Amino acid sequence: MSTHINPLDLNIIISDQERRNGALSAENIQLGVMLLYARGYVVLKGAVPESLVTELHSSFKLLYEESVQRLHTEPQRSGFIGEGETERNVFWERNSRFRIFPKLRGPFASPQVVRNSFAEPILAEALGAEYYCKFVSSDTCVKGSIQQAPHRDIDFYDEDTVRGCYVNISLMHCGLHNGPTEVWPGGSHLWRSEKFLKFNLIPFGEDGTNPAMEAFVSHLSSQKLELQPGDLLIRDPGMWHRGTPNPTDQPRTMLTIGYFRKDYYFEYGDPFFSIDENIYKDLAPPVQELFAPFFNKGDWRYWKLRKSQAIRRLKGRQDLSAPLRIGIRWLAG
Ligand SMILES: O=C(O)CCC(=O)C(=O)O
Repeated sequence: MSTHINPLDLNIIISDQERRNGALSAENIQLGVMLLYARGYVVLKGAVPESLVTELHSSFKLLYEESVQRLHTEPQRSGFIGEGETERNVFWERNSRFRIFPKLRGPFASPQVVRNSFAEPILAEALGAEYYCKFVSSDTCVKGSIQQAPHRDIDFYDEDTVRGCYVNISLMHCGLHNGPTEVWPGGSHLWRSEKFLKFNLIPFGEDGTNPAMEAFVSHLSSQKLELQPGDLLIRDPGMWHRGTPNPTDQPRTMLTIGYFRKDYYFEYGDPFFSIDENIYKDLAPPVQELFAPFFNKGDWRYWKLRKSQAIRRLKGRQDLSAPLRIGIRWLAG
């Protein structure tokens, strides 16, 4: 009897030796880089220690419970609704999916989370050594969540260079039973826009339905990813994927962190959802370095972020006249 192994289930298993060194072997770094490049993702099994994952999960549960409480009193929270959440966590909820941005304190500030030594060389090879972190968030799907439309998280690419990487760290068993992320590996991140735009197959807007995309992807192979607590998934944000329903009573949670190449600005997310001046000062130097561009007036990303924040604030104001609104839309580009 032959047992068929799905190659997409093969990932990087960190050996005892690598764990003792806190670093992947040269072979595994190369494999990780190539799988990320060719498949669009790679999983590093057990990259975050169990004790830290337990701490992260119990801290996260409190954030989640607080967010659920707030949802009862602030039901309009389907998107970011305001500045000034310096102490409380920034979050929103859509179709029973929570996006919560934890403050980078305690376990969330750990270098093993934000600058994981096993992921580091793969990210550095993919993005260049001076990559930066734009946001630290999380994806929690709960009972009632529906199947998202297949989508990419970043625009189509028109150059060869990788622009960014998302890292997901599972804080619990994210299995086939509780809403796994479904991915279309092996090239979807590299597909060019031309034919998709021509035939109006638009892989954006995950929260609505997209029948044309559904019909198209039904002809392509996908994979539902199973992650154990502490597994670390690195994926190209261009790789087509979607969230699937979680029918269980337990929220399914993983951290979602966005890293980008130093010359590319990603609009989504905001580092200030997770840090402020004080939190930044307390970060361990390797973690601090990832956010340094947003604290350095000599860096173009410092200004780009402030401009986006100003536009966001203006857009949130209901009292502006129509010409001003048009002006803001023009400024936003
Ligand atoms: O939670 C997941 O599994 C994926 C969610 C996702 O892709 C999204 O919300 O854009």
